Amino acid sequence: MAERILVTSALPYANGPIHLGHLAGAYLPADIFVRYHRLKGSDVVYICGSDEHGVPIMLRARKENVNPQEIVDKFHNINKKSFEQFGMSFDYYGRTSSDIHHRTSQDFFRRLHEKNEFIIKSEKQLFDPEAGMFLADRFVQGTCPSCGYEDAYGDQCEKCGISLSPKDLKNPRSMITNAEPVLKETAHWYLPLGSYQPRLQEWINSHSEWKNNVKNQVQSWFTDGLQDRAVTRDLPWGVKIPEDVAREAGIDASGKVLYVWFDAPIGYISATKEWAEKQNQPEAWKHYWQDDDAKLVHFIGKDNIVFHCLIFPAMLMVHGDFIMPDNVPANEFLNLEGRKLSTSRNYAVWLDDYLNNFQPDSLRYVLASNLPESRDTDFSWKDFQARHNNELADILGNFVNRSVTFAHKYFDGSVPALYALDDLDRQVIEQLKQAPEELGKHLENYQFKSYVLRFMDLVRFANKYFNDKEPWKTRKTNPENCATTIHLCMQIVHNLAVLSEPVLPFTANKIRQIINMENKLHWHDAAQLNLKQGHPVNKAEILFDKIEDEAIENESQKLQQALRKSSDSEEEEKQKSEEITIDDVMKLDLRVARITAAEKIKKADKLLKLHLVIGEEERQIIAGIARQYDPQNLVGQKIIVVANLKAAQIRGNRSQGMLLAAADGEQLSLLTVMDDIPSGSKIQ
Ligand code: B3M
Ligand code: ZN
Repeated sequence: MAERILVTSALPYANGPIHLGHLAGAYLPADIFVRYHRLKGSDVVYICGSDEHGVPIMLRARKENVNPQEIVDKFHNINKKSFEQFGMSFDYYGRTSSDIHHRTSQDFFRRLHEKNEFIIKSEKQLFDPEAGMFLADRFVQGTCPSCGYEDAYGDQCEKCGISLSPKDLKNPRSMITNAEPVLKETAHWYLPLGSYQPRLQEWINSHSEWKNNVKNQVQSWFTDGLQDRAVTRDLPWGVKIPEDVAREAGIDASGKVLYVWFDAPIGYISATKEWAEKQNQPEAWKHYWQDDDAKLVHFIGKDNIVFHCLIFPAMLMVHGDFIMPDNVPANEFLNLEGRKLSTSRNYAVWLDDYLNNFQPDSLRYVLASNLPESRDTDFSWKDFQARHNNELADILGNFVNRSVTFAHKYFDGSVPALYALDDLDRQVIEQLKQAPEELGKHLENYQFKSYVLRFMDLVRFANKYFNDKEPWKTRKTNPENCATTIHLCMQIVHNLAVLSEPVLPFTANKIRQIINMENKLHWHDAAQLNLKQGHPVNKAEILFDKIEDEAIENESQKLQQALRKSSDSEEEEKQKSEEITIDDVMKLDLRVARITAAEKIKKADKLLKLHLVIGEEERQIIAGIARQYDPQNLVGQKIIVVANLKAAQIRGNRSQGMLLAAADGEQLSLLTVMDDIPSGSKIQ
């Protein structure tokens, strides 16, 4: 029986356009996988959609002085169109502002309530008395307790990078009304993830086949110990708490919604329901979500691993009606010209802009040949141009063009007869026979880079066959041998249309049109010779025009301009800070400190707790460097600290001072001394 698979890609937030990093993370690998399975005859449904709740969308709506619905309506349509233009072959692209999603999420929440899975906790949170609403972290600003920056947000200080909670801020103020927030009691529903940890560990351990980058991250969450996780928020935008549940819990749920990461993954289920309705089979969604014979595969980026490997599976596990994910082949991140992609700094390649100059298959191919499957990888425009010109154009495009042109010119535009085979002929037939199995194995195991590289090797072999057989000579000296050569080349062209379709769908269609084969073959048919002698073929067309240096230079200039603009605005920011005098500088007591111990801080994935000595004095400081530095590599290192900064409490830890580091975007480098000078030495 055909495999039945439900494939999902992470639902992009509908508050901005899609860039090539998104494609390389959760979308292109999934589409390659789905297209392969369709060609193989699997029963596969590919689901995605817009994630339309959450604070970032509210922030953008506030900034543009519009309703959040207007923001999500705009970007739902923009992103849906971009995905279509890049051949992302979703069976359904839903959205979490839909009624069916709200109902599905509320039903899901109600079931967990009915099974008494939730813990309800009440705690004091910042409330804006003028706006009459609780403040999400990003709606609070104030003075950073670590560096004194006066416009730090409630979740992070943009200046020193430290992670914060709103209650850490000094002189907090509401970004809604600028009023001083007050602490007010509020109750929320929590998932007791800690109590689910043993069952989750058992389930994760049963998937030894999962990618190491995924298993390692999940294990680190287990090592830290899973904590209760709030699944509701005090926000005006989102899926409302079902009133019957709130009533039974004795909680006034007005102004409360489901936490966006509680409802968003349920968006996969609600979108599948909408797909089933479109098929006029409203119950069909259950064949995928509620049938143990089905497989569920989530394609995501590494920043979503905890939600797709722990939180959502925990929800599915305790709900009881759904299957668990069969695999979560998360990708790492794609960098751009050696730097991290940054939407806020406009440092990205936006899909709509890309399409003004290049064809989608080129980017699909180049990204797929360098996917961040196990580590971060880098996209460069020079490499893009090289792979497009030297591989797509010179190898694939050239082979198709010369084969079809030869058939057209010397065999009346049709597939010639097949005569006696020689060794080279038998070799190429053998290569064809093995290709579907070999390429298919890579695709079954989520090894998309290997699939692409092996595919292009096959085409290289085909070009070598054409060259070695020299049909331009045998046409005169041995016409039957020439006919056999072109017969086999046309068979290869046809099979390449099948084998390339997962990564090059637009090109595969063009090849099928050129050789007059509109009906799609089954994947495994690409092992045979399918074209009959005499089959008519159309004129060859150039599949890939060469990309000139000028086009690439233009793209590089765009990125340089984006960097200049963002650093100019940072420069302006710096210029805005008033001029200081030497007396101001002298106020700083900068000292050399030696790190004696370093450790992570629970529930604060950006913070490290550093124990250090400044001369004889022992100190502890909290620093937002956990993403850049491994604690054990810091012990013994000498750094520079502001020793006379007033001590502060950060995430309940005392921080006595601040270290100095150079920052460029996400890149961070700790300041140190060139020579081995004792700790405590004063910086002059
Ligand atoms: N909206 C996208 C992100 O974190 C997030 C994924 C939801 S998948 C259910 O980039
Ligand atoms: Zn700060």
